[in-house]
Amino acid sequence: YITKDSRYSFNHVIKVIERLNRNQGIKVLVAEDSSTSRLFIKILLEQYRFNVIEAENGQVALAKLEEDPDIRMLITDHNMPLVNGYDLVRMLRYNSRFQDLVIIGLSAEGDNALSAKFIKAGANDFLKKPFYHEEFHCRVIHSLEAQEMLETIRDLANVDPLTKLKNRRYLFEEGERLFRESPEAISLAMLDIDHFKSINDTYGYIVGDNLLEAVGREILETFPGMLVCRFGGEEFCVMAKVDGQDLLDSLNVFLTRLRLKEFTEAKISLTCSVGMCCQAVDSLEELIRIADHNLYEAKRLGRDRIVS
Ligand code: GH3
Ligand code: MG
Ligand code: MG
Ligand code: MG
Ligand code: MG
Repeated sequence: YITKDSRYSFNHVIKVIERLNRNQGIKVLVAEDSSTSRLFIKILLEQYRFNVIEAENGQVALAKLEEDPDIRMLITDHNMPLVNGYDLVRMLRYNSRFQDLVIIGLSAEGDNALSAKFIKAGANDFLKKPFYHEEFHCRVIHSLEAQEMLETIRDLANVDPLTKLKNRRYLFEEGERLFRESPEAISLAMLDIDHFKSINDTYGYIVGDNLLEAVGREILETFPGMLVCRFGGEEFCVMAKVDGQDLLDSLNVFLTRLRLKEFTEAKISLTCSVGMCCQAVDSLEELIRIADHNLYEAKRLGRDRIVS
């Protein structure tokens, strides 16, 4: 494939090799009732080093997708017994778990509307059989790379580049969902490092940045399974569907850990003030507003404490 066409540049060859190496870990499910066609597609995909799984109809495909969340891409025929390809795509896209699955439809059927039907149902692409090998390859890679790019962009939009914690944008998006799910059961805390400005003034902002990263890691470790984010500057937010007392206990553990810890060779110590809210309120904004008010109170009362 690489050497047959002399127009490929060296850079292109390097890209193809990198792509092939990346393909090795990627699971692709081929749903196709004709065992000959299935074998043919499997061989093509294995040439591109994909890890291929097979299903002989739409129902088996659905079961395999349900049991293996690592399947990244589905190549599906349309005419199959039990569940056809079009219905399979519709069922998958109806389920939020399969939003990121790359789907490519295939059919030998003469119906020209089928390709539009597949794409409207949520397939990433559609190919008519018989197809030219290289077109199949291009379309598979194109769809996969578009999805990979989408996921990269989504990650970048949700993550704080310094601490690698989730950012404020993610808090409002995911927090809103959590809040709507169980508005009465949510507890939230705002954490703000004490006198952080003087750390920057004394040691410089690079040390300050390193400390923020270290505190971020500390927070992630202390509140496993909770929604943790860098709210901004030296402020962090922890939110979860937990009992207020449970969150308070974890926060106390965190403040104690922080007091005992010495950061960098300079043995810098830090403290943190916390405002908490675990009362029933009408909105996420209200939850944050009360926690922030309590944080202000914690600062006023002398810092290194929790006000709830
Ligand atoms: P307080 O106890 O009242 O919270 O005092 P403070 O100094 O922590 O609060 P203040 O709001 O006055 O200052 C926050 C400081 O945090 C100022 C800013 O330089 C620093 N800061 C915010 N974001 C970053 C960052 O990304 N990197 C570094 N190094 N410093 C940051
Ligand atoms: Mg068929
Ligand atoms: Mg602050
Ligand atoms: Mg502060
Ligand atoms: Mg301040």
